[in-house]
Amino acid sequence: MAVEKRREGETIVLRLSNGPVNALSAGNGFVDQIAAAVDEAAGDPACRVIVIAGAGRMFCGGADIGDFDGAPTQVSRVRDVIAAVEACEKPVIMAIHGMALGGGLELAMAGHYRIAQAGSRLGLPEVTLGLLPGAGGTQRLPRLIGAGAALDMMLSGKPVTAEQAASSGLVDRLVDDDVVEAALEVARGAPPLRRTGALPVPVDLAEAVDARRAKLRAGLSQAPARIVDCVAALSDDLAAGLALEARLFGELMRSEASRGLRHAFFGERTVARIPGLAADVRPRDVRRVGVVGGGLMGTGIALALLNAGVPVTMVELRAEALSKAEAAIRKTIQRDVEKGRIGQDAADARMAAFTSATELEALAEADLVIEAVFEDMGVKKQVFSALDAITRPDAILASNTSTLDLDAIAALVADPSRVVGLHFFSPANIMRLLEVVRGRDTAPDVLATAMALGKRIGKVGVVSGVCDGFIGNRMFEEYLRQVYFLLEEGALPQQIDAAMERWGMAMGPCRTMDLAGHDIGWAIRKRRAVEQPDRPYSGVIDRICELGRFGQKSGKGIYVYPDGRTAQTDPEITRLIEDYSAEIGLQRRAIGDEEIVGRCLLALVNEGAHILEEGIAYRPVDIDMIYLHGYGFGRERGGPMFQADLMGLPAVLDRLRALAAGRNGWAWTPAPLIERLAATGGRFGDLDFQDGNAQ
Ligand code: 3H9
Repeated sequence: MAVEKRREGETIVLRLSNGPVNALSAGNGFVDQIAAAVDEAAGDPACRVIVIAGAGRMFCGGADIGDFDGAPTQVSRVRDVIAAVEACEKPVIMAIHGMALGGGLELAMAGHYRIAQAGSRLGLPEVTLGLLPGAGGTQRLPRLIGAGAALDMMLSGKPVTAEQAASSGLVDRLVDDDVVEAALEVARGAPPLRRTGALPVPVDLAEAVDARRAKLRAGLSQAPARIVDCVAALSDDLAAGLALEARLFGELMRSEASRGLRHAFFGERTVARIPGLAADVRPRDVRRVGVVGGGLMGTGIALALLNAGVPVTMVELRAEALSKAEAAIRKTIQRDVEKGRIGQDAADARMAAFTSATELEALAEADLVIEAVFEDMGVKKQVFSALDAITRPDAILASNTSTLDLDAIAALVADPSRVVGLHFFSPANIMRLLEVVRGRDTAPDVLATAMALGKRIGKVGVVSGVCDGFIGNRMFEEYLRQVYFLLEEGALPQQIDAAMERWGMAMGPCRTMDLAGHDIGWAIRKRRAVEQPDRPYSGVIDRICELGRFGQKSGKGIYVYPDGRTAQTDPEITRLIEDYSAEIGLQRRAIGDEEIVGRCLLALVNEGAHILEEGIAYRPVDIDMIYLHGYGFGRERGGPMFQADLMGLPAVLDRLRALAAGRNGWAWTPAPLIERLAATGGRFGDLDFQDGNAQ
């Protein structure tokens, strides 16, 4: 961490150097170093112009998000530096390369002249963290590019290219070559002392604010509404606007939504780190991937790979199914062309990287093979035994199983260290979650390769140990258990779905199961009824299955789908549920949203705690990221384990104990980890990974 200072004639170049993104960290004193360096240059009689640039990959990635959990005074140091730059009596030129985001762009806007290198990107992504640009962005950006364009940038959080920034007036000059050299050239002339904060209020202010305000949608995050409020308050009194912005930023920073979104930001990066993996472990080279199985899953997986430029060989033993899969792949890629997402050349390149065969022998040269055949141990065993003989001994063999024992599958291969689980979620080309299942013998570099491949194809890879259902589905089962108990006790599907969606799930559980299809769940319940007779499910869902109502794909499930897509409540199901309650002698009662949400969430938390204790998940955040990216858990809510910490584990434990004393109390025995943490004032978030278990 340093502000590197270099003198070039009458110009002082300050280069920000603070880790990978040059974040404006107050906590480690970096911001104070910038302030001191600017102050020193401003007072240096031999210095006429100051240039500020970034070291390494970019100009600056913004304020340090980690500081937002600290004292508010830390954050305000960023504002002080930015104010000092704008007020400086010597021209300050900003030389932008790579990225200027958030506080980084706010710093740049406080400069008197901006030069950006072609290809760099500039943006105010604070809204994605449940925040507003809190270091002058809401007051300066509209003055530079107009209120409408500024609001669009701040409300979307999407960066613009340097080229767009040059044409909108956000930057004054665009260069292809070294941006600092270009800044020095400008410095040799007479750079202006133009203060952004002194520019007039844009003429489109009222119209732009009204239009964006009308489009605001209700949500847990108040950031969009507060961004509009700040822009609406734009006036000649810059200080008043900045004060409002700082106050609202503080409120948002403390909000649950922003805390959840920040947890998600760091969580997505944390899960990529595999604890205990030696630093010298390198992923293997993956040049061609084999996909076995041309069903819905295999097709989605092939698409996910092709879309990221990974060549695929698909093997499907039935020629007819293979040509169907190939046609589906071609159609989906072509649809991307029609929608303008890619050009025809890119589509052709994707199809050119696809080959197919009806014989497993075609996979002899594949670097990694993903099996996506029918979820049956017998079928999987056949495929793996064959693959073991056909593939290169160093090729990685992956199974897409969602419930079967990966170690049993690996046992069929002479070298089980080359077997790993790659559990994609359907549709595999869309869903971002990839559960990477670490078997008992999976080699470290095989695990690293699986994670690297996930990253390459744009997935959030999360490692899970082997257990029935792995992390995601094992927890989901407890969630569904409560959903079906709620149905028999008095709630109706539409009420449960509405409560969960209002709370923050992308889709309620009954709709989700209708979409996923009930047939697999029914088969699993039948198996579990034998294996775990002491952990029953409500029979109400089996009654629905017995009617052949397997969900959206069969036109009927818990809901009906007259147009094939839109769920409508069905009086027949209401009757069925009420009759079922009567049949088991249960007096139906009114159940409120709070109970619905509480039970669904606590079921996840309690099972999550067991999973942590068993070492199936490395860290609580791994569980949270699985729920955000695979199960539609609201990003602003951060994830189930994060929610438990917000609630406080003593409160979680009290509620579990109260539920354990009630109906089906067996399902609520508190996980020992929760008891332990609650007793010692601990939090899930403080758990660290050690030797296979969360400690
Ligand atoms: C803000 O500025 C508020 C102000 O308006 C008001 C203040 C008063 N802080 O993503 P990567 C870490 S809010 C702290 O893998 P990439 C990241 O965790 C901020 N840490 O790299 C990771 O750490 P690790 C507005 C940060 O090349 C490492 O850097 N800015 C920050 O794929 C590498 O990150 C944003 O929202 C940060 N600001 O992508 C931008 N940024 O190695 C957030 C990164 O330990 N950042 N880290 O896992 C990004 O979007 C991407 O990091 C970026 C680079 C595009 C910059």
